Amino acid sequence: MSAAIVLAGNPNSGKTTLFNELTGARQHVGNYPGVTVEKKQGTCPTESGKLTIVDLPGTYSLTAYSLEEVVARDFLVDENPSMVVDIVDASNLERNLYLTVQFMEMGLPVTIALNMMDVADKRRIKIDIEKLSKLLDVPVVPTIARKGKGKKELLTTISSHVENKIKPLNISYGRDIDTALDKMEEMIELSGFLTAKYRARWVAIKYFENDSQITELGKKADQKIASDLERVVEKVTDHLSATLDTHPEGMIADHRYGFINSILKQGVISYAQDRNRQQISDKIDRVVTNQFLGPIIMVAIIMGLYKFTFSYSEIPIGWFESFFGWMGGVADSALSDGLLKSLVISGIIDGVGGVLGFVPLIMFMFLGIAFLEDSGYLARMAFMLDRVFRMFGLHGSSVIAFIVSGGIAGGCAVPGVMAARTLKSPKERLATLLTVPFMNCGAKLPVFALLVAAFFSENEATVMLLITLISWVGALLVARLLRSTIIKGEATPFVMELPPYRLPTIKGILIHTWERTWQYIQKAGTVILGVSIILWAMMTFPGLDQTKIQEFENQRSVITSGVSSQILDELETIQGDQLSANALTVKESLTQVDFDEAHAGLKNSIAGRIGSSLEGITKFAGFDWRTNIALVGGFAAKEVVVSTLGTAYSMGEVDPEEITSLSDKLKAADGWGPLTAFSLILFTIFYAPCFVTVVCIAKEAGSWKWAGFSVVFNTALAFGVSVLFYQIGSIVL
Ligand code: BGO
Repeated sequence: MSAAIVLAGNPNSGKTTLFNELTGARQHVGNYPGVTVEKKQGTCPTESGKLTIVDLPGTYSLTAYSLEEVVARDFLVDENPSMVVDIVDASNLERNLYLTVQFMEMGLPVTIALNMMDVADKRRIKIDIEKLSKLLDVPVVPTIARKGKGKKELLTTISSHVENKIKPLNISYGRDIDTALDKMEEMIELSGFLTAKYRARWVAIKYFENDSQITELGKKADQKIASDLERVVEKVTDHLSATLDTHPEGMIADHRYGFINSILKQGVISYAQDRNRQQISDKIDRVVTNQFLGPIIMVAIIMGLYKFTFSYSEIPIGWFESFFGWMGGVADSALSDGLLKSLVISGIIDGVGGVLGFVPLIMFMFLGIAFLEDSGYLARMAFMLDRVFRMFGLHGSSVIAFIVSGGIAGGCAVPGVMAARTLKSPKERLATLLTVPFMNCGAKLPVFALLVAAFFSENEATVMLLITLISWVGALLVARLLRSTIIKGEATPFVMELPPYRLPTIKGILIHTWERTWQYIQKAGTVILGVSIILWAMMTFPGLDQTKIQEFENQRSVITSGVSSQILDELETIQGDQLSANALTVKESLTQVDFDEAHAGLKNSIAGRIGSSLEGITKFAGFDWRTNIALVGGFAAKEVVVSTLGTAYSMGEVDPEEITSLSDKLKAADGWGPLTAFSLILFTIFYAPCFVTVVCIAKEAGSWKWAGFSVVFNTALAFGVSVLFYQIGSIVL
């Protein structure tokens, strides 16, 4: 056996499980050439030699709408595998066979691994395997990949069928399309149009499916034949539209499903019990996705998640704060005054510590989300929100991208942007790419948590829910705006399958929680550390000139000049709260000078000057120059907003002995109150995505134009919303 065999199938059919079962540790992971889609390859010893197995990306179809589909298809065409092992979920036969049919239409040798037989059994679905194999004319092997069952039989079947000659499957798509297909096939065959690589009939079908990859290739290969084919398609399209009010793509899909159904109905599939017997999942769904109860349950679940997160993370957050406070104390006494001490305390401990302090909160949030995801509830959310999304020009699949980006708070826009790949329509995909960054990712969460804890501590969960709602409403309205103006276009249909509910395993939840938390910690130790140091330097240099420093020295001398040596001794030796009244007054005056000096130094720094130059406009949203520095830092990564505020406010410490946590510092600082805090929250929700997300948008949208758009548009929108809120709030409150 020379060419590789490939594992292909729908997502969640058990492909990865079977691949691991077959290859064990003999696998390696790379990327498909030129794209960031993971390629897993491994070997499996068999009696007739070593099999090379390639795991194709999971897809529902073989159109060219998503990157996964293109990658899978190109691989099948270019590598000409000796067998496609199609993993079919036995509990979901009809839907899974849709892909099988497409492999067979391509003329590929297929063996079906009929997986999840245990699930089908549990649901009392009986499948006549022999009949299925006979009617489809492909080998079918029942498997339970999770338990390794059927593996041996599968390998034997593959070995015995690998050299077989294959007759491609031809399905009838109705008289109109069939007649045109015959004509097109002849044209293609005669001119050798793309036939070096593809089957003629398959190329013709792809023209009907309006497959961008094939039509582009066609134009390059032979402009004239390409135009002739397009003309035939156009004629049939018009005819179908006029006679049946449908389009070729829909007709082709309908007929493929019709072909599958006709096979299943010939006694291939039967239900051991009353067909109306509701599965437990269906029963739960009746309540959970009910038109009226569903949304109420959804809001209650999210609210419960926030309550759970905030109440259980409070104590460990306190431990983290004390730990970093203690580290600051150690550094304070171990290092002598100077730049190094400032870097360690203000730059590193306050910056990185501020971000790491939120690890417990992030962990509890991730824990809750992992539970919802693993149990299957997140898929129900997508299902319920689909209808709403359509109204705003988005697609049901966008919901998943929104949730991954932090729809409940705590995701990340980078995988969210990637998740938009599953969207077929380029316009809906672009609208999704541009709006997912409004969700509340794990990096914005510390910013919200800080401000909510400082200014809305009485109603933490309610304010978090409000923030979530604002980000969703904002994202949907922007989507509507974009879809009605610069990305106009029709909505495409959505088929959403609801996986059955599962009782999540503790191990699974803990692994998911830890994976995400660890990513957060790593980011704090690398990107955030780096940015914190750069921002510290920008907030420290060039510092005050000698004359200014001398001025502050003079002020200190003036304060201490008339003071008795006894009081000076007291200030040196006695703790703050035991000082006499006179000594306390002197100490307060000296602290004020320290504060003024630090404040003047920060304001004169590079970052201070940038922040101050922006203050002329940002004051309308309630932001002073220190907040501006933090927001500029937030372009690198949103957590930096917290770390920079930490650094900025520790540099101008009001009274280091009394005030420790950043939220206390903000509460005590001038210009801060609930109004400013909420204005900053609004700005954080909407302003430019972080740098990594911007790069991803450029990559996924295929142009820097859209990435640039997201930076400029989002920042302008954020500023507009914050100014509006702050100005109205200032009048009303
Ligand atoms: C989880 N039977 C059963 N019952 N389950 C199976 C079988 C089978 O034959 N084969 C696979 N699975 P992937 P893709 C999970 O991850 O291989 C299970 O996308 C869970 N996850 O264990 O990943 C398999 O590569 C929470 O289950 O599919 C996996 O094709 C609780 O099907 C899932 C319980 O398999 C998908 C299981 C969050």
